[in-house]
Amino acid sequence: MKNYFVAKSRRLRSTPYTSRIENQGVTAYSVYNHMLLPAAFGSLEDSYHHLKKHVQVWDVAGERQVEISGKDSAKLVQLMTCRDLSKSKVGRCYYCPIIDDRAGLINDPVILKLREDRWWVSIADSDVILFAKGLAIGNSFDVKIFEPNVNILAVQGPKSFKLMEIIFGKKIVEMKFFGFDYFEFAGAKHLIARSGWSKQGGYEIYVENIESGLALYDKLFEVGKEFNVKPGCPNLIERIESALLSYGNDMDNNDNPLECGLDKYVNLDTEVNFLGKEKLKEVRNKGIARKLMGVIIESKEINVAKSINLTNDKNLKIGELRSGVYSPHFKKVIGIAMLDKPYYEISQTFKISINGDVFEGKVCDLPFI
Ligand code: THG
Repeated sequence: MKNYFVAKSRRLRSTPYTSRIENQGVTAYSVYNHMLLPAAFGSLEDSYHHLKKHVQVWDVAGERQVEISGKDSAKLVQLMTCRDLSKSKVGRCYYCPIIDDRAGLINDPVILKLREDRWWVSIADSDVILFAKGLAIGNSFDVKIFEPNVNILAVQGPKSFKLMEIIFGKKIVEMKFFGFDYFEFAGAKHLIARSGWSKQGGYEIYVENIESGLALYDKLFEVGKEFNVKPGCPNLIERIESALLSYGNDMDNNDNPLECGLDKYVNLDTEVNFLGKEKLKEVRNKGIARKLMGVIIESKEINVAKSINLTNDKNLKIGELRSGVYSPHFKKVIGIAMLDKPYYEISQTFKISINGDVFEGKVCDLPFI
């Protein structure tokens, strides 16, 4: 595969950490919420093994915040998500599918409840702010909606706990998964959550004070030496093995949350009001017509730059591969695919053409590990 340069511009926003990661050897970028998102620091496999064993610091400033505050903020946030937030607590994060009136996914953010009337919607790659503003205007809600200058640093990997404890003290290791609290560093308070887009454990630091945040960035690398800290980024192998879904890749506005296996975050039997509720009930009653599943392919390499059809023995399309990568753990290609009914059953076999060669594959459950 030939590679191309990304032409930087103001529209394709840099982050406060860009100059640092470029000095540290970033080798590829993706674009996320109109911002540079590092995609590689050398070998994907080396980074994968390192992430599972040590600790990494990630520039994930592209995970932008949509701040929603004001008298009607809770109403608006609830209107946008099919997850019941009526019992949500200040100081907690919630993974919430955002859907439209047709139950199509708009985004799958982490929502932080900062106060009863102040929320951060930590978005995946789509313009949630425009959707939120449209809903607020249409409903004459009393809310303020804007993108605050928050730039997340993720600290991920099994040694992240020891590293963060040295800098922030014992309190940080006592924090529960998806909880957040405020921690002081170099004259500023930082919101830190026990979360992150890997299953290797760790934290996300929502940096608002950039000067203090940059000092913290450097401190993480200084203190992290004894833990073999490295710069990193969301890792394609690790995130597919762990089945962390990627909006725009694994699912988009043409898919509903039940097709995507997000049932855990769909509450149709409570009183709360959200967009697409009736439509989703219809989908549930009728049953889904396709489902996001894992697949294992008898191949050693793949590069998924667009959907790739999956076919059966009769050459009939039964689904499409949406993400895929070679997994050193399985020693095969693994991926995330949308399978049509009735083919979304475990052990269903299929064929897939990769660069002109045809390979056998099998459907399996998510997550892989
Ligand atoms: N952190 C923050 N913002 C984000 C992401 C993040 N915004 C964009 C993107 N990632 C949103 N997507 C996800 C997908 C999965 C998870 C978080 C964000 C996640 N899921 C866990 C799981 O699937 O096991 C836990 C979910 C739960 O049980 O509540 O962590 O990474 N700030």
